[in-house]
Amino acid sequence: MVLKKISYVPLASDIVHSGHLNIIKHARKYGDVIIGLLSDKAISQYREFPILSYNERYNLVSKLSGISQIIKQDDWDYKQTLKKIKPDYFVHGDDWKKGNLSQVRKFVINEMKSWGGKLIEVPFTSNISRKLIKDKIDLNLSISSRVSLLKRMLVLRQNLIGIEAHNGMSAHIIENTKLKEKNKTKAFDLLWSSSLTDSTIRAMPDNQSVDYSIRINGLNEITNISSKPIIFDADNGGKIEHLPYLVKSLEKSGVSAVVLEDKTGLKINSLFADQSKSLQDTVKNFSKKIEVACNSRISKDFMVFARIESLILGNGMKDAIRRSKNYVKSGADGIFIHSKKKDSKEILDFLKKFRKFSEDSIVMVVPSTYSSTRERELFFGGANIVIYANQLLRSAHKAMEETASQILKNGRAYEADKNISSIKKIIKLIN
Ligand code: SPV
Ligand code: MG
Repeated sequence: MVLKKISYVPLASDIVHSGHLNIIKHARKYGDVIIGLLSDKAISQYREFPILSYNERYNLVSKLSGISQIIKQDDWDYKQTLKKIKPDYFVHGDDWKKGNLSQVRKFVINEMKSWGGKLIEVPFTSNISRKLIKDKIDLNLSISSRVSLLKRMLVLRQNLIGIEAHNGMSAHIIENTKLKEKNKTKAFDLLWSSSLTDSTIRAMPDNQSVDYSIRINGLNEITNISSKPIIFDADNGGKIEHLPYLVKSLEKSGVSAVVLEDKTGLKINSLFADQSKSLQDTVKNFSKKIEVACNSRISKDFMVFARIESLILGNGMKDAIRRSKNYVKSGADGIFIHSKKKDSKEILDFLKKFRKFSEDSIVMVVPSTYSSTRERELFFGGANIVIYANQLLRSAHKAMEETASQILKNGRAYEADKNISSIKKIIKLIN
C-alpha cells in the first residue's frame, strides 16, 4: 500500500474567502490535506484577536470540501506542530515573504528540509483578503462577539494591558502601535473609556458634567476604528434605577465591561488631592448596585468590575479587603483597586491579601501616579489588567499647548513644523 502524502495548510480563517479555497485546492494536488487550525492563543500571538472563537471557526472550516483532517494548532511559529506532523508539503500563500511572518517562513523552509519536505507557496489572491473583507463590512464585528472579546481574551491570557482611547484618532494610534519583540508582536490588548479623558477633551470637569449618552455616542468613533475590547469607566453608575439602561446601552455599543466605583455624591476625580467631599458608599448599597448591573446584562460575557476607593479616600487596607470580599460575593467579575500613591506598595499589598482568598477574580489596576512600576511587577503581584488611563490625552495636550504658543511667538508655523506630524503623514493616515 502506498501511503498518501500529507499536505499541511495552516489556517486562521475567522473570515473564510476564495483565497483560502484556492490554497486548499492547490494543497490537494500534493496529498491529503490536513488543516492546522490556529487556536485563539496562537492567532493572538501574531495579530489581532480573532473575531470568531476556535469552535466557530472549526465549524466553518469543517464544511469546506477537500479536507481530510483538521487539527488544532496551538503554536503560531510552527515550532512544535511541524515536528509532530512532519508533513511532506506545507502550503501557504506567498504573502508572508515580507513583514511579520517572514522569519517564521524561513524557519518553516529549514525545518521542512530536515525531513525532505517542501514549502509550496500559492500566489496571493490580490483582490481578496481578510483585511479587505473586514474593512468592507465596516469592522465586521457583530455586537455580541465584540462584547465577548474581553472574557475570551482573559480565558487565554491572564495578563492584559489597556490604554485610554478618547476618540477615533487615539483609537487609530493604539490600533497601529505595535512593538516587535523577538518573534512576537506586542500591542495594547484593550481600550479604556475614561471619564477623565472623555471630560477633558471637551474641556469639562471630570464630575459627570459629560453625561453617559454623550460618552456612549462617542464610542462609535472608536469601534469604527478598532476591534479591541472596551472597558467603560462609569463612575458610580448613577442611580440604581438607571443602571439596567446603562448596562444595556453599553452592551449595544459593543462594550465588553463596565467599572462601577463605590463613591457617592458629586463625583470628584480620584487623583484630586482633596477628597474631603467624597463619600464612600455603604457595602450594602454598592453590593446591590453590582447585583443589579450583573442581573441586567444581556450577554453572559459582559463583565462588571467593582472599583474600590478605600485607599483613595484614606479608609485603609482593611476596608479595601472587606469590600473586595463583599463585591466578589455580590457577583462582580473583577475588582479595580485604585491608589494615588507615588509608589505601588499599597497596591501590591492589596493584591497579596486579595489573592489569599480569591484566585480567580480579575483584578485591574491603573498605575497613573505610581507610573514607575512596570507592568510585569503588577502582573507578578497578582494583577490581571494594567491600564494606562490618561497618557495619550496628556501627551496630546502638551504637544498642542507647545505648538499653539510657538505659533504665537514666531508669527508663523515654521518653527512648530519639526515637532508635529507632516501633512503628508496625516493625509496618508486617514486614507
Ligand atoms: C479615569 O480614567 O477616568 C479614571 C481613572 O477613572 S482615574 O482618573 O485615575 O480616577
Ligand atoms: Mg474616571
